[in-house]
Amino acid sequence: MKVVALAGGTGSAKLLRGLQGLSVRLTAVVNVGDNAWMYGVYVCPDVDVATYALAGIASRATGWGIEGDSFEALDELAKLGEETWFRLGDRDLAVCLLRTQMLREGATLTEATDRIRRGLGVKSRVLPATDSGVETWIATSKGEMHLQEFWVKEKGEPRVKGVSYRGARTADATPQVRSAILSADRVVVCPANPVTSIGPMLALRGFAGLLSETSARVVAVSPMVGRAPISGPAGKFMRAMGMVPDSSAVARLYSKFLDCMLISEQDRAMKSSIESLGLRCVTSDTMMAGPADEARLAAEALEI
Ligand code: FO1
Repeated sequence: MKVVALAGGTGSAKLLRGLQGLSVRLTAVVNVGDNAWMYGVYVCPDVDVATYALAGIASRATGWGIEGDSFEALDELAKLGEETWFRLGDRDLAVCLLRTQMLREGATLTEATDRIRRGLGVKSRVLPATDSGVETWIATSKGEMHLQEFWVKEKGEPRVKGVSYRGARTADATPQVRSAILSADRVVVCPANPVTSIGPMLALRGFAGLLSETSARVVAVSPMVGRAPISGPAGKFMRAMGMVPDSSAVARLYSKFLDCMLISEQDRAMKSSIESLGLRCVTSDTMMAGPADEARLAAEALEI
């Protein structure tokens, strides 16, 4: 079974681990809107957390970076008087250095990502959604800023007025992503922030069309329980976009291409309103507290 998983950060990484453990050919198609230049290197937080999770080296404590990483390079930069609010670990930095060098030598982000995942012994494919530079910027009460500045430096505190995906309107999904989605047996939209993780992919030219065009069943696992996300800032962004931050709103956002939505059993009251959009809705325990939950939820996403 060929499975394509659309992935963002922490929650997605858990489901990717679960999916890879099943006997499927997994391709993760990953958000690039979080990518940023930091300390002279190109950091790809979602691509990296997906790769690290699939390599079995992701930090479970933070939800980003590598388990047990040290921060000596960053501490040295701090001693030199640099701002070090973005905690890039030493091993993580090595990955970013290799990527940056490859990009400077003319490789695409797809090629650099493939080199890194092979270097880390990951058997599943990891594909950035696009090779074009797309960045998520947040309009806030303190001015417009890159997503990393809003979320990490400003701790997600400024009032959000809007979200934009810079460069998305002229960016295409890569040929590898197109062909993976069109030839998939199943597409799983991971439990990811619909605004800043899945949104930047849907904003790419023709990307949503691929999800409608594929003959694969498209299933989304909701990132919300009740009126809040399981983790991260999705609620704040959804409210700023005029949405109620719940599974019904996520289903409406994806309804043009979705066949089935898996929501928390705590939200079973939303089942009929989601089904009225013309899709199936199944309830389950969507929390992933450890490997057993990850495997169970992944199997459910493939069975429905
Ligand atoms: N997130 C944080 O909240 N604080 C950090 O210092 C931080 C460092 C970091 C380093 C490398 C990396 O790939 C990701 C990192 N993240 C950090 C996570 C990440 O930037 C955000 O969680 C997402 O991009 C927002 O979805």
